[in-house]
Amino acid sequence: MRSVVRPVVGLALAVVAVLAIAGCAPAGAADATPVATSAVDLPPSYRFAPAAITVKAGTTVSWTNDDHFTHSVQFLDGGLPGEPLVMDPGQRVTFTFATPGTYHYQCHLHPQDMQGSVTVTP
Ligand SMILES: [Cu+2]
Repeated sequence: MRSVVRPVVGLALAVVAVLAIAGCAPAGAADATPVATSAVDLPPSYRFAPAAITVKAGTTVSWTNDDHFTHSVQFLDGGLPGEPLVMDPGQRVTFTFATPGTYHYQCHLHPQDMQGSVTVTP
């Protein structure tokens, strides 16, 4: 009986291991499934929420700094301006996305912790 049970237990453990690996992507990462919104919040502390958004071309996206520290939005690709849009606590910055594509950005002050993306659809 044991010789039959053991392979089944081994298979079950393998399935659990695969599920654990598949589920380990950090929540709120820049490459997570984008949320359809034009408003990104910066709650305490050191993050963009939601980190990945999607909007239609022509939409003005806003970032509002509700954290206690100065942050920024600095675009990293897509031919967008690379100068950081700096927000002191309580401030908001906006940017209008004219062209479809996926645009990654970071806070230039905290690039390790703060990354986001905007997916612009036609
Ligand atoms: Cu920052």
